[in-house]
Amino acid sequence: MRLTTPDDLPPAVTRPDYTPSAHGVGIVHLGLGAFHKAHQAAYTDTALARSGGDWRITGVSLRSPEPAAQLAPQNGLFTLIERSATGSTARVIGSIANAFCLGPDRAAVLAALTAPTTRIVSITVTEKGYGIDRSTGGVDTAHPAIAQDLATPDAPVGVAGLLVWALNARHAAGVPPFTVLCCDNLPDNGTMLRGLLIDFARRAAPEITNHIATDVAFPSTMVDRITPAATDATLAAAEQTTGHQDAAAIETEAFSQWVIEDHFPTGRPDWESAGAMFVTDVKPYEEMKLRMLNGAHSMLAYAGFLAGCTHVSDVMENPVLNALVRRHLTAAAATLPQLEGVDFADYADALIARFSNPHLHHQTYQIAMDGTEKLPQRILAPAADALAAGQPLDPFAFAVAAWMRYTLGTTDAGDSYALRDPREDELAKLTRNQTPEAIVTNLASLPGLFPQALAQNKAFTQMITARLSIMMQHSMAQALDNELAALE
Ligand code: CS2
Repeated sequence: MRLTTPDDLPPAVTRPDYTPSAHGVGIVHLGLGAFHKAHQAAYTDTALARSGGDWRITGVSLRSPEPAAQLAPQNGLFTLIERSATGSTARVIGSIANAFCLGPDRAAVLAALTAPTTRIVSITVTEKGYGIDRSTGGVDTAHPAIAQDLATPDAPVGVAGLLVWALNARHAAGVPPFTVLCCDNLPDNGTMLRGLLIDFARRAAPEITNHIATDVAFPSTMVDRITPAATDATLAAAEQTTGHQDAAAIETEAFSQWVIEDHFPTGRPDWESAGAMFVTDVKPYEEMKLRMLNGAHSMLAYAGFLAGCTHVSDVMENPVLNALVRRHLTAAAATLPQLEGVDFADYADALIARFSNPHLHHQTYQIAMDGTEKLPQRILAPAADALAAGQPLDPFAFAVAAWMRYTLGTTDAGDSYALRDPREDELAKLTRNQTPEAIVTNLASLPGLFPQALAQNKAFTQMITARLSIMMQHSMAQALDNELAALE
């Protein structure tokens, strides 16, 4: 039997401690993927149980019909399996009230975005989903959704187009704006999204620009929970635990963190009852997480994938890679300003433990996707700070070289793999049949990627070239050994 009600679950499964249908919808979420289900939907589920409120979620996927097709027949319910190194627990989440796909459910999505009861629109569409031009902070007019929405702003398909259209419609109808809550791993994500919307509005609906700039809140957030893509094994585990088929089940780690700037003029759920931390400045938390967790993740994904490690936990079992992850965490931590109440060495130890979790099957190939969207904030920004401060650059040069090697699209054994990067065509042109020197020069001058000071620093580009040469002429295994020898 399919999961459709929380009433018929075995005692070991935690059920929503409230009656879901008794709570109205207050949030529209764009990007109904695994991360939203494991993170914001789980926090909201706890907040509803502890403090109530009309804060259930209308989840929307912008393109893929699958999330809605999985959740809608289950009344939005799904199983969340939380796995730590020592055991697993399962809970059924009741915070999602509706699940839509923008294409077929357009009228319902637009109605939800303009409803006065909608007070927050939260977003997880991954870094590439927004269409930001990293060199200007405005819209990337070559991004397919941005281009389409600029041409036909009354039939929006992308984040910027939908939000500007909805804020405009609300303003015209005298409905207060919703708060826009970006939950993607981007630096200063609230400010970034605000800049994007203002630039989009200037081009598509100039009359609303001032309203967006002055009346709409864009709190920044740091979000954290390692969530692998669901597999058949996830669905089988959920069925075994709950006794119900669940097409929307998801596995995640036990740890989670959410640091939010407290700026919600139209209210918010009691997320702190679920452990969220409200602060006036999210930036130091965001930088810590992007540079340490995500920076080390990207480095270990490229090097690990090419060294034959399928999962992050396999990477951590390789003593050389393990040592390089530690080295990377130390170098990244050195670029951060002090953060009261946080010891970066403890944070690094906790990350090592989380990456080593053998029960979480998190693929290096999953993390390796979209490198051009991830490298700037994860690797290149801390590298630029390290350069300015005269700190060690080798860990960053190694990470960049591993990414460049990965962009070639073939393993050391000659097997090819799909790059899965929005700039993959450009990458192919810049790297195909090129020497390591030329690859470094070409990729370092990709617009919006390397900060100028880094691209122009000969010592840094030479450090990358030396490593990339070994990776290309010998192997990733050889490059790892050399890196370790230099460490000892
Ligand atoms: C990962 C993140 O896939 C990736 O790029 O680094 O999704 C990471 O697992 C999360 O940010 C953890 O909070």
